[in-house]
Amino acid sequence: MPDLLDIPAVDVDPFTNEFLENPYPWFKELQDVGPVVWLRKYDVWFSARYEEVHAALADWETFCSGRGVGLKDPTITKPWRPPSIILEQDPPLHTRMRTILMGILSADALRRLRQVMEEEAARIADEIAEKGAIDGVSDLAEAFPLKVFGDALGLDPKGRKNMLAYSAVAFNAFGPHNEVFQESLENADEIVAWTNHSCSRSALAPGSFGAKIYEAVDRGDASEHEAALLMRTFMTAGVDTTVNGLANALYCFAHHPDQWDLLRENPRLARQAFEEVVRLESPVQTFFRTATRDVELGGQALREGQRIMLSLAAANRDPRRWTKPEAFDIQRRATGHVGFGHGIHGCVGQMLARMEGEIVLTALTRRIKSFALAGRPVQRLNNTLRGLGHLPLRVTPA
Ligand code: 8QM
Repeated sequence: MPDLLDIPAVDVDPFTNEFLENPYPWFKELQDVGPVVWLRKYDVWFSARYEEVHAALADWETFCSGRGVGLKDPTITKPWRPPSIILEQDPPLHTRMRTILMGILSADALRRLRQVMEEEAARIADEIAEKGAIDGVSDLAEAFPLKVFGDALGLDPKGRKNMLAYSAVAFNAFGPHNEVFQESLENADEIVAWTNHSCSRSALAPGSFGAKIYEAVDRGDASEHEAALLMRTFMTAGVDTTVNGLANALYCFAHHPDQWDLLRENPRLARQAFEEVVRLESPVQTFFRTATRDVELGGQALREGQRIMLSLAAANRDPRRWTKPEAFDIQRRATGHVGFGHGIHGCVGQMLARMEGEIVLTALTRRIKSFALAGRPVQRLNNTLRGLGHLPLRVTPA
């Protein structure tokens, strides 16, 4: 416990089904309590304000990742899986691993992917236009990344869907062992076995991102074990995030047909439209850090060893930073949001993610005149991710 008695402590539990379903009213409430508040239920700090979230992400020496980025310190409480070799590490190991992934996700490598991604997006857009009634999640949001990122990774097409189930558990495991976590564990043994096998050198197609990780081993830049863990990072971080980003994009446009009309009039807005989706409905909602020393944040004294939950999603809606934060406005300059994080741990795949969003939205503007909800969207509750399980849509072809 913090030693001051007058700290702003709250009984809010950010991992209940009610909170995960609609966190937005709570974000406002928590922002108004203060820049940094104490969550009694979990004995951790929590920040929902842009300035403090941004500042903590920027200062990795004070707010480290090496003691985990979930609720529990994996060096103390046995984690669901061995910690990530990049996400849950500090320099210098983090730097060495990140350098390998940055080399693989170079601007040149992304440029080479563009054409096949555009072809696949056009194919899916045609298919959807023809169908008329679709599930935006399975027919588009899942289908596109599973195909294009799965191919880029060099994975066998068979079993790729396991990546979704696998990362759902991994993202749930950053929170408490609540109901959503337990439910995601169904068939976990099988799924983990498939994932671990898919991370091995022999499972990956020549020339793929996966094969390139193992080329780093051959150059002497990483061990075979480190390579398998980097492949695991691609599989955990690279699919569910973009799936939810695309699903949330369809959700936003289904609710704001005027914004879809605007995008169709000017498809060059596709990239910033996707950026606005990531700001407003951030696929990754939270990450934790641990204070490496006594430090003041937002006027609050944090002690060495205390954890802080950073709400990227709340920061992205902080009225102190954004005008009309609740509005979906594709003409907004949404850059500067922290949906991809910030600082040395900022999403290493963010350029690929943006490219996927831009390409899919652009392809849809050519084939789809309008979207309408054809039923109630069903959320897919997760302790870290915000996304949908089903999004029934009726589409009118262009
Ligand atoms: C980000 O290394 C990992 O397993 C991993 C890295 C980054 C994330 C998740 C997992 C996407 C939120």
